[in-house]
Amino acid sequence: MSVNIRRLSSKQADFSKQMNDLLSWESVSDDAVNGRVLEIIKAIRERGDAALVEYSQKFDRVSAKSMADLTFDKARIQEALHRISPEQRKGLELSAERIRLYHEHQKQESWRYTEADGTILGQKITPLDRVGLYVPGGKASYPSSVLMNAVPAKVAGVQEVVMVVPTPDDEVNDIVLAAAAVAGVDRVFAVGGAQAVAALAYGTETVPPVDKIVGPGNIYVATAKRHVFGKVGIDMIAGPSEILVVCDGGTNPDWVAMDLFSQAEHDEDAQAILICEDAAFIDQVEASINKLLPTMEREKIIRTSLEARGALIHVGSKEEALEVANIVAPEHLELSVADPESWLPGIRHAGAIFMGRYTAESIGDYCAGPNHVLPTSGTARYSSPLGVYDFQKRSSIIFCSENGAAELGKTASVLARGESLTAHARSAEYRMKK
Ligand code: HSO
Ligand code: ZN
Repeated sequence: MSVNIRRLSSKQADFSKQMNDLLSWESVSDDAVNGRVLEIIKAIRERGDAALVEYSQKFDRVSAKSMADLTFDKARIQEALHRISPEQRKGLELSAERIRLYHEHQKQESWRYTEADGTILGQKITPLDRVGLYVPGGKASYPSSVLMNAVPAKVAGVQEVVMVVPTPDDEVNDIVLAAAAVAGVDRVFAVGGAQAVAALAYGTETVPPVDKIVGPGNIYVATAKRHVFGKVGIDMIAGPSEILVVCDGGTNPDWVAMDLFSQAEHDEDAQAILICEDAAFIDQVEASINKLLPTMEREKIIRTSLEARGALIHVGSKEEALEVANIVAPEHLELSVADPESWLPGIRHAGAIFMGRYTAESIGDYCAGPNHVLPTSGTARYSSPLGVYDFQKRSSIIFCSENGAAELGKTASVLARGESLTAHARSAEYRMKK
């Protein structure tokens, strides 16, 4: 059965409406889920470990009787390295090393400058003390995501990275645990769901409270993250994966089809889009899609994703292609063209940009070095990949010399009196007197 993927053309009179329909995506917020999550957070805050163990028994069917049974110490985390194949281990190590090298470039440094009167102003960079990393169980439990979240935290200088991962039916994912070892995760607790997020935010007898929680999760996890935001920092709430391939018609259509599949296979809600000026090439890619889909292990997921949210878009020019790409503001953008450098200046919104025919998006997912945690659902308009900067914070530094205090004091005093804040004014004025 051929795939019913939508074909759009920028020549259609209702093209912008069609694009709106294509890109509309509401992250479901569900009152019932909300209520249950609030209840779980309350229980964790009131009863700590006992509630955490109960929920894990109930939702994940674990046999553990206490948090001691759900705690992996350093030795147990390291042991996982011997339970996976040597190739897997090598892959994780190589990838982690490349991610580390790339992220070293992102480190923000403290800075300061001195004014003529001796006043010194600056910014001091400090890593977060402790970060919590949520790792899902089930089909989206990705060891690569453990590396992508934990390595930048460690590069930033975070002292303690605490990971939580559910172990449904007592099943431990050894590759996930091995990735934690490679990334330098300090502690792992085998808990998941909203209860794990609450434990990280508020702490229990066993789980230490963290300063920020990162990592993807299901609707319960995302809802819990929203609720604990403020008590702790959180990363962005990730939507389904997306790929936009812009092609000049010169790439092997099988490659393009497989690139579209590579993100479609993540999720029925994932989005894969092709933009091309060459209508005949779009036909070839569609033929490749139909030829290759039956060979895919995740055929069903890919088909659902392509039919629900995929598109093959014909445009009239390079300028139009760029315009549409910027409207999509995709998580991943492949410039599958002969001269990607000439396209790059026109790209304003994309989480990650893959340059040229040989750069498969999947290389970026695993081992190129840049982060694969990227803005989705058009949020690349205003946000950036996860990075070292997400685990560093800034403090302002102000030093007034005696002369500086006298000069700046005048301004502060005037403005303070204008706000009827006399203590402010007098505090500044004290330092103006010789
Ligand atoms: N492409 C995903 C990340 C991932 N891919 C993990 C494979 N494993 C982020 O959109
Ligand atoms: Zn992926």
